[in-house]
Amino acid sequence: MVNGEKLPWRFGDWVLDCASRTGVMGVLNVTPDSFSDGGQFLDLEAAVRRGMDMAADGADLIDVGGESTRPGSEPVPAQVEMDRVVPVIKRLVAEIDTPLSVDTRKPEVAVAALHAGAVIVNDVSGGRDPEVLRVVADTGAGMVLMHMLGEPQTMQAEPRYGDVVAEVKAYLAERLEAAAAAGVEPERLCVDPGIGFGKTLDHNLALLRHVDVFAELGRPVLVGPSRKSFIGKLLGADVDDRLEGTAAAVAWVAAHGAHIVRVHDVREMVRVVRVADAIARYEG
Ligand code: PMM
Repeated sequence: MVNGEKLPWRFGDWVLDCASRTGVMGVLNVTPDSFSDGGQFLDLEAAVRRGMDMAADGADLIDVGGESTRPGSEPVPAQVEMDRVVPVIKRLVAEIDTPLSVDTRKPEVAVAALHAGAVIVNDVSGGRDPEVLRVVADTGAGMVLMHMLGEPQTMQAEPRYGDVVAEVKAYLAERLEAAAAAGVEPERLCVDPGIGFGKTLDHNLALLRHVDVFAELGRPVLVGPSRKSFIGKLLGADVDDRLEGTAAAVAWVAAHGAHIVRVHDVREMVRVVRVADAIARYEG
């Protein structure tokens, strides 16, 4: 919460009041190679079913992605990405009343996904391609500006910072300005420190420990710790064995300044944020 004020995030005709409780964004990767759910939802029916399940489980948003950004992943052509996400978005818009975002860095994919009914562009590069910012400005979509050091192919090769929290915050401040200069209304923007994107274990722990710093930017803060490798490193746990580690990170950030969490396990994490919110917001 920022000074007890309401914190609206607008996208399309929707408004999410990010101050009243922690929102949950469900992850739906329509890819063969995402690090945790790759290959599970390439089939249209399986993807639609998964989206409907996440909506029933209490997701406030569902993020549909057609290109893996796991460390070392290869970029896919825009047409492939579109062919993966557009049919899923079209079907989900018809089936559920949950706003959809598209996880992409490409303007062609953003246009096609918004046309199909998505209302948010989740850009892991923070809108480095000015054309993506223009698409968002022209359509009234919402946007997530995430911090990533370099590119997915190379980002985990010795990432270095002087002060990771200050540098990520400065980057996000600069991207907020660039988006506003491109004509995106500030109330349509959300920021994300990008857990795991060009960060060591220590960098990720610093960003999570000081997540409140990003709320100082005046926009909703989204955090995506779900099943990521920092949890694997702390617990020695494989990717399919990181539920409790994810829950701990989600509870921490929900209680310390994050407004939305991006997670694979929606049912479980909705319960985690409900309890974390009740404790963190208890006045007495
Ligand atoms: N993490 C992944 C992909 N997209 N987008 C945002 N805004 N924040 C994240 O932390 C993030 C993201 C990593 O891959 P996954 O889709 O397999 O979780």
